[in-house]
Amino acid sequence: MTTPAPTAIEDLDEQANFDALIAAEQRIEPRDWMPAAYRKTLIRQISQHAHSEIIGMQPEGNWITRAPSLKRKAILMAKVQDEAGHGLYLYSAAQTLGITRDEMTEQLIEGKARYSSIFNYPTPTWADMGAIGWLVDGAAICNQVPLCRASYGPYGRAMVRICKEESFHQRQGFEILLTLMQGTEAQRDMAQDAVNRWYWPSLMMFGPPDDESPNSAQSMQWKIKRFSNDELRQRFIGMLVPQAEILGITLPDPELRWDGDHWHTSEIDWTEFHEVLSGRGPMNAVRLQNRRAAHEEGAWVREAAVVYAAKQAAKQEAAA
Ligand code: FAQ
Repeated sequence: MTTPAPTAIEDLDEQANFDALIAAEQRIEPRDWMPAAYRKTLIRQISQHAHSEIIGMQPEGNWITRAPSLKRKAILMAKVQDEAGHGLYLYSAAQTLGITRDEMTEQLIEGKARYSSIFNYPTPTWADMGAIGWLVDGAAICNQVPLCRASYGPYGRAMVRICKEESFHQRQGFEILLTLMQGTEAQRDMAQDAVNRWYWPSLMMFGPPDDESPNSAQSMQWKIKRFSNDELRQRFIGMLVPQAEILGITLPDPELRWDGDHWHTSEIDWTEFHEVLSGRGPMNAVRLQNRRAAHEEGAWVREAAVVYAAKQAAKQEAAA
């Protein structure tokens, strides 16, 4: 795939400069010239990523009131708050590209924006908190560590902070599963059942197979993405296999084996993935409805913040 042609003569120099910066592994910053399609791709990816963090608070938020101990509750609350923080860093990074937070929020609550497929699955048991941490945060780390080197400065820098926290999240998920696996038979069954339900959706998080991924080639050329969807999926499986052994958990794929240079797996059910992307996953409607309700209930906070900021500005002006 080639970079779309610049439209004006003066853009030619700018395009050459942009290409040179990308080739030299330099960062593109908000005030730099960038091709319109690069800007659009970044807005698409970063806003989807921000929405995922915000919607992603819901599956675990479901267990805050029912965590099995005060310590577990405190840890879970901190994790869910971290996801909110990640959403805010990412919305801020997207705003540097010329879209407003209000526009992005509207796209989300009107159901026009994508967010990660993974957050459209239910969390019926406490073991789901372990499976989300181990598998979902684990997949997030695999996908996001390379994004720390994304060519767009504000995105790459946001990812550095986010990855540090995701790494802690992954460990707390692993530790929840380890505790359950060292418990009673019922607890071990609950952990295995949660992994059985989250394993395949976590593989889908990396996106469609490379030959069906319309955006990958261009995003890799622009050094936004550094690895293809399938490369990262392979890396993730390689990370899980030894950890599953330590846990004593079986990854639910009888075909899974190392065949010398890559992980052989059963066919991923891409029909399920496309159903979820089309809004027909088990929890799509509930997730959006909850987000809409939270947005409406938070209207008074936004109004109060605007009035407070205006008052502060007036005070400062009067004092100057
Ligand atoms: N879900 O051509 P590609 C987290 C869409 S982690 C929904 O391959 P691309 C942490 C894709 O947008 C989760 N849609 O696209 C957490 C495109 O549609 P479009 C968030 C998906 O962009 C943990 C179409 O399919 N992480 O939140 C998915 O090159 C626990 C074709 O796909 C990120 O967003 C999917 N799984 O690659 C929070 C990471 N996959 O836009 C709470 C940053 C693909 O053309 C609790 N994003 N699509 O209409 C990325 O790395 C990329 O955007 C990919 C997709 C890899 C997701």
